[in-house]
Amino acid sequence: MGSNGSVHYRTCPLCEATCGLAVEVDADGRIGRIRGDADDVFSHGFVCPKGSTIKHLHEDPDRLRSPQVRDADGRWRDVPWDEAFAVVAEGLTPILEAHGRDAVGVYLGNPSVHNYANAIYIRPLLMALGTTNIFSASTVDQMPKHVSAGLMFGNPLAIPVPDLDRTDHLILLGANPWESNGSLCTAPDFPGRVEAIMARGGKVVVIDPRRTRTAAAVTEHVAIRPGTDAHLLLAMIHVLFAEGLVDAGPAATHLHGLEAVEALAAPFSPEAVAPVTRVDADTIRRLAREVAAAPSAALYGRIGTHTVEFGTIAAWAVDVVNALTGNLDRAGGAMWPAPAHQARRTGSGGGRGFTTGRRHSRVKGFPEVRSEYPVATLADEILTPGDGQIRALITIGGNPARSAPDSARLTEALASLSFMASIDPWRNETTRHATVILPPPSHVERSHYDLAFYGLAVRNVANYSPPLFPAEGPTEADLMAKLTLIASGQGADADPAVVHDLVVGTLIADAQKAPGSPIADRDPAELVAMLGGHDPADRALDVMLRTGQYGDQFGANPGGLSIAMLEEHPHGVDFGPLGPQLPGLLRTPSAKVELAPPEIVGDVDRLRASLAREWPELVLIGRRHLRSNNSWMHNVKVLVKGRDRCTLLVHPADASRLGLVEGGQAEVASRVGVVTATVELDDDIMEGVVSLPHGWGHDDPATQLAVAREHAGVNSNVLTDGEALDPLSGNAVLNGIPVAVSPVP
Ligand SMILES: Nc1nc2c(c(=O)[nH]1)N[C@H]1C(S)=C(S)[C@@H](COP(=O)(O)OP(=O)(O)OC[C@H]3O[C@@H](n4cnc5c(=O)[nH]c(N)nc54)[C@H](O)[C@@H]3O)O[C@H]1N2
Ligand SMILES: Nc1nc2c(c(=O)[nH]1)N[C@H]1C(S)=C(S)[C@@H](COP(=O)(O)OP(=O)(O)OC[C@H]3O[C@@H](n4cnc5c(=O)[nH]c(N)nc54)[C@H](O)[C@@H]3O)O[C@H]1N2
Ligand code: SF4
Ligand SMILES: [Mo]
Repeated sequence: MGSNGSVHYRTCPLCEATCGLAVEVDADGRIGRIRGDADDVFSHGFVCPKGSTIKHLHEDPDRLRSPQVRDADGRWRDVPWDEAFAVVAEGLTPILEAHGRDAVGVYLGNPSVHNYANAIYIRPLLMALGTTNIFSASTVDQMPKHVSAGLMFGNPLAIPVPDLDRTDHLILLGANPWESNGSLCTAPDFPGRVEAIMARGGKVVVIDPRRTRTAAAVTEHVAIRPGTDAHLLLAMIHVLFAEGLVDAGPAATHLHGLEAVEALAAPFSPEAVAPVTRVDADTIRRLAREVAAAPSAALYGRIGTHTVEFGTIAAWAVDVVNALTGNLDRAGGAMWPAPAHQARRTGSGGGRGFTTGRRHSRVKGFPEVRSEYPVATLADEILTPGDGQIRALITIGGNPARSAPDSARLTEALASLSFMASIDPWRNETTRHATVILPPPSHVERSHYDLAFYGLAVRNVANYSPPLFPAEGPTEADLMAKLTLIASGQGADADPAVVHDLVVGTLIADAQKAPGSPIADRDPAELVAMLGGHDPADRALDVMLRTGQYGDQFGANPGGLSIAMLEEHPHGVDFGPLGPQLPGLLRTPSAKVELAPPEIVGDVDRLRASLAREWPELVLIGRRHLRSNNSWMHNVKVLVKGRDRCTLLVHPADASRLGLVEGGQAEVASRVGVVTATVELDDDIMEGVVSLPHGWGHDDPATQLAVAREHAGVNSNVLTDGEALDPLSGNAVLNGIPVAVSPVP
C-alpha cells in the first residue's frame, strides 16, 4: 500500500458469516488488497475467497451505474433517474387503478436480507402497495424453521442457534458450512469453530447424503436418503423416550406437551425408519444415546433438512431433540442471541403466538405464512387469468428465474407481465424481463450493519461499516422510498425524505411507547436531531441501536451503543457469549415452549403414512461451492475461473448401471423439465442420489453478464417441481427430486 493510502474496515455483506475485512484504498481512491481484519472481534482475520471480491463487484463493468429501461423493441437504454421513476409511475399507476392492489406482486431476494435498508424500508413499501401477493426467497430456503420457531416459541424469528464455541457434541444435518460458511447460525470461520469442538475432545457428526468437505472433516459422517431427516429425528426422539433418556434440565419447567411428543414418536422406531432413511437402526440408537450422554449437545439442521417434503417437521424435531436432552437455552446447547437492535426480553414471556393461513393464495389456495405465499406458486398467480391476477411485479435483489422451482414456467410468466420494475445492480435472467431496472449503489458505496444475522449469531456482537465511497446515485433506501411514494399515489417527483422521516418517526414513537422506556418523556424532535450515520437508512438503524438492549438511550445510558460509538470501534463491539433467554423470549399464549403444536401433530400423520411408501430409485439434490453465491456472483472472473463446477455428480455404481462415463453428457429428466449436464463420478455421494448445483444457466442472451455467460452451466431449477411443497411452510422441495438420468450419445 502506498504511503498515502488508507485501510478501511468493513463487514463483508456477501454471506451470513459477517467477516471483518481490511480494505486497502490507494492514494488515487482505488481499492487495493482486501484481507481478513485480524482485529475483528468476531472473525479474528478469517476471510473466504468471496470476501475480497467486493472489489470486483464494485468495479464490474456489467454492474449498472444508471437505471435502464427496456424499449418496445426489446432494446435496453440507460436513462436519467427522473425518467426511470417516471417509467415506474406510468407503469404501476394504471395497473393499480384498473385492477386493484393485488395486481402488483412483490418478490424479495436473498441479498435484501443482507442490506438493512431493505429490511427497514420494505414495510412502508408493502403498506403503500397494499398487495397480498408477496413472495420471497424464504420459501426456497428457511421458511420451515420460521414456522417451527413460530409454533414452538411464539415468534418465527426466535430461531435457536447451536452454541458452537461451547458445545461438546454437534450434529449437523443437511448443512455444509465448509462451502456455505453457515446459515441460520452466524459464525465467521464456522469450520475453525467446528474443528475446535473436536480439539477440545468433543464429537461432531454430519448427516448428509453426500460425504461433503464438512462431512470428511468431522468425527463421523452418516449418509441419509434425501428428504428423510424428519423420520430419522423422530426415531431419535422415540429412542430417547424408550430408553428413559429424556432429561429436559433447567428448561423443563418451560416445556409443554412432553407426553404428546412421546405419543407422536411411538410409530417411528429405529427399525421402522431404517429402510426409509437408509440409516441402520443401531446407528440411530447410538446417535440418540450420544446426544443424551454428552455434557452439552446441539443439533442443527439447514438447507438439506428444510428444502424437503417434511421440512417443517424436521425443523421442529431438531429443537425437540435439543429440548428433550436438556440442551435448549443452555451453554453448549441451542441458544438464542440477544441482538443489539432489540430490547431485552425479560419477564415471564407469553404473547399472541404464531398463526398461518390468515389468507390463501388465489389460484392454489396455499396458506399465507409470515404474510407471504410460496414462490413456487408465483407463476400460477401471474399466468392464471381472473380477479387478483398479478400483472405487474417488483423484484428487489432476487433472481427467481434461476432460484425458484420449475423456473422455465416462471420465466414464461415473467415474460408475460405488463410491467416489471427491479431494484438490482445487474441485468440477469430475471431483471432482463423488467421494464425498468433501478440499480442501488455498490456494496462498498453503502453503509452496512447485519440487522438480520446478529439475531442468529453464536456471540452477541455489533459492527457498523460506513460507506467506503459516496454513492453516485440514490441509495437503496431512496429507491425503496421512491417506490413507496409512487405506490401511494404521490407521483414520481415526490421527495424520498418524506418516507425517511416517517420511518424514523415511527421507530421513535414505538420505542417511546415500550414499557419502561428510558426515553418515554423526551421530545421526539430532540431525539431526531441527535441521530447519526451516513445513509438515509442509518438514522433508522441509529434509533434501533440506541434504544436496544445495549443502547445509549440517547444519553440516558452513557457509553452505550449508537452508530457514533460503533464508528469509534471499527473492529466491532463484543457483548460476549449467548445467555439464557427463557422464559422472557417466549411469545406463545401459554408462555411455554410448545413441544407438540397441533399443526405439527397433524402433519406427522403425513410423515407416518410415508413409512409405507415406495421411494424413488434415483433423486436429485443440490450443492454449494465456496467460490459461488447462489446465482449472482458468477460474473466475477476470479471466482468462476478453473474447472467447470456445474457438473452432475453420480456414484460410480449408478453410473455403470445407467451407462454414464466420467466427462460424458447426461440427460437429467424430472416431471417438469430436462437438462443436459457433464457427468462427474463421485464416490462420496450416496448410491441412488445425483447432485447438480443451483444458480447456473447463464445462457440468456438478453442479460448483461459477460463473464457468467462464458461459464453458463445449466439451471437445476428447470428440474425442481413447482407442485412439490412442504405444506406447513409453503417451502419448495429442492432436494430429493425424482429424476431419470440417461447418457447422451
Ligand atoms: N459458497 C456459498 N456460500 C453460501 C451460498 C452459496 O450459494 N455459496 N448460499 C448462501 C445461502 S443463501 C444459504 S441459505 C446457505 C446454505 O447453507 P447450507 O445449508 O450449509 O447449504 P448447502 O451447502 O447447500 O448444504 C446443504 C447440504 O444438505 C445436503 N442434503 C441435501 N438433501 C438432504 C437431505 O434430505 N438431508 C440431509 N441431511 N442433507 C441433505 C446436501 O448434500 C448439502 O451438503 O449458504 C449460504 N452461503
Ligand atoms: N435448486 C435449488 N434452488 C435454490 C437453492 C438450492 O439450494 N437449490 N437455494 C435457495 C436459497 S437458500 C436462496 S437464498 C435462493 C436465492 O434466491 P434469490 O435471492 O432469488 O437469488 P440470488 O441468486 O441470491 O439473486 C440475488 C439477486 O440480488 C442482486 N443483488 C446483489 N446484491 C444486491 C444488493 O445489494 N441490492 C439489491 N437490490 N440487489 C442485489 C443480484 O444481482 C441478483 O439479481 O435460491 C434458492 N434456490
Ligand atoms: S465467509 Fe461470507 S462473510 Fe466471510 S468473507 Fe466469505 S463471503 Fe464474506
Ligand atoms: Mo438462502
